[in-house]
Amino acid sequence: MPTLLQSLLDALPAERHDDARRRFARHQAVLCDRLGWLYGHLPGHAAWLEELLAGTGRLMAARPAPLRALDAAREADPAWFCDQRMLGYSAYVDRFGGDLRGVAGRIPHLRELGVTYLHLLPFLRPRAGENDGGFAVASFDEVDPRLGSMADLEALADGLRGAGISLCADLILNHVADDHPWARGARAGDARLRDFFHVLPQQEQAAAYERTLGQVFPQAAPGNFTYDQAMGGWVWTTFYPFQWDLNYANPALFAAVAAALLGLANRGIEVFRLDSTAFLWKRLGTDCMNQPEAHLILQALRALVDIAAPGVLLKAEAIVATRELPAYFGAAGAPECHLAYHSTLMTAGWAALAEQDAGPVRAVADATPPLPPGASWLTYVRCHDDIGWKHLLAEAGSMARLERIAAFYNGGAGYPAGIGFQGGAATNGSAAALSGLDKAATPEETEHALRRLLLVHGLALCFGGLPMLYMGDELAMANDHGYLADPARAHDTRWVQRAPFDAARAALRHDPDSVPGRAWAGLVRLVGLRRRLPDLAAGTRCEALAAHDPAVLALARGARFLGLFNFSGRTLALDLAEFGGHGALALGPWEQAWLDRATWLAVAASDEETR
Ligand code: OTU
Repeated sequence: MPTLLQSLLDALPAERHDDARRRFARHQAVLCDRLGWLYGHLPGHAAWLEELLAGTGRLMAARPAPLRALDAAREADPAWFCDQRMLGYSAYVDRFGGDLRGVAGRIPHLRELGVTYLHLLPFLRPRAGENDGGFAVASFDEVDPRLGSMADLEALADGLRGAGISLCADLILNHVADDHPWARGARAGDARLRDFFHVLPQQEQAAAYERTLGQVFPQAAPGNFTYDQAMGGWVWTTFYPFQWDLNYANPALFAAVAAALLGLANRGIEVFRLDSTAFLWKRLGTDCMNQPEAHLILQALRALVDIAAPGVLLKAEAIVATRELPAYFGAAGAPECHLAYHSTLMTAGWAALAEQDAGPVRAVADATPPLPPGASWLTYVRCHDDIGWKHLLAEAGSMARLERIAAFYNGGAGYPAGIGFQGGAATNGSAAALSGLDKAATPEETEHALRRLLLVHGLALCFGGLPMLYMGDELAMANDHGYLADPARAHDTRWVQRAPFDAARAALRHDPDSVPGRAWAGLVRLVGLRRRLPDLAAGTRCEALAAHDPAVLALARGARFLGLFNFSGRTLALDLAEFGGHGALALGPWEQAWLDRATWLAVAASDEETR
């Protein structure tokens, strides 16, 4: 297709044509095929495609030289992020550093932990008023003025890169705020922009979809449609009423989102957390999640990124059942996201703690296929959202079982200090609070809570993926009930795990007698061990071995690694012969051991790590 290639090359200086030609040749088949499936039947498709590539070429032309150097380096080493030395960290800008400049001031903290990847929760200008923690974006071109400017963002991305840390930012694919210029224009009668959204003139049409749709916020935002006077119809709003779902059946919308992505990539963002990827395509009679077209959209976006900014990674945020997750890495010959949240692994870790039975984790490991090359799970313990137990239904077998697990965490008599969410089987609370630290009253309870905190982190570090810490968990930060005093947030219990960074706890991190110091030391030790174990890189074999004691998770990785995790409060005497080794091992309540299967001894810390 010489004209398409020509459209791409038009804005590029001659010396960049060879590179662009090579990448186009490699990715154009998938790009054109996916876009053909989605939009090929619409009039003017060929002209639209030419304009898409012309726009992509203009964004390539604007890509700064240091980022182009990064593109080249990563094209030469496409699995760079699968390395066992990668470590992620996720934080809100205001809570972590006050603003973007303040986040730069936290780089030493991140480096001390060994972080190489920083996910900052939404920092673009959000909707005025309630904005779902920034997940209602009013502009793709402006930083929230309370957090800084585009120049600050570029400076931070640069500074992080200089420190060996890749910046990850959210790109909220499913919706924009109701005061985004697209929504304002649509409300003002712009027919082109009206088509960026799903607007159903009749309530019965909305009702027909509702019959098979789920609900994300059933209490705070019931239903999936919001009547809008100016639009003269029911606007699709899967999440809050002020978050308007985008219409990906419209090629103009696809092109606008792709341009927003590549524009932000040119500011220095290296990884995009693609929020709500499961919801991108609507189909009557379904739950409108994980539809085949959602994958075609993501594959087309990936092809564009591979052409225009191949150093950039895409991360799928699809909080869905285990069997739906692998599809977000793409199909043979058509890669999709580089990274995908392994949300059921996270959920299963907490479920296993609740039941003192590793069964849920084993089931998830069994249901997780090997990673395709150049892809990795994003493994984690906690994040800014709730733990939704229902996504574990296939592994748990019944909702009743999951309700029992939810009840254990949410205000039960046991150690966790979790809080329910939206009336469903879901839990909020900091990792420390769910591990028992907020309620611990004796030294023994504190010790056990710390072990549980490290146990779930050990799982995220060993499973095979890019492990991501959630801000504050390295210091065992507690629940924060401050949100209850703010009417804009009081209804959303997820704020309980969104506390401001606790500098006083951070100051205690080297005090071995303090709780923050013990959590920090334990975590830094595990991270240090992991860094030296190539078996723990993403992509090497991962197998949960059978174990006699149901509380034991035996995770074999690569050629030599074996992680043993005791999910119970019992002391276990393990015969290593059951895992093909020799010798015996005692595991105290909620303890873990990392073994080398060549020697059947514990993986030793280097001097650096024991210092
Ligand atoms: C994502 O969340 C974000 O992580 C949330 O913070 C936002 O509120 C939401 O999108 C809207 O932008 O289903 O896959 O159950 O886990 O809303 C998208 C609550 C999502 C979250 C869920 C999630």
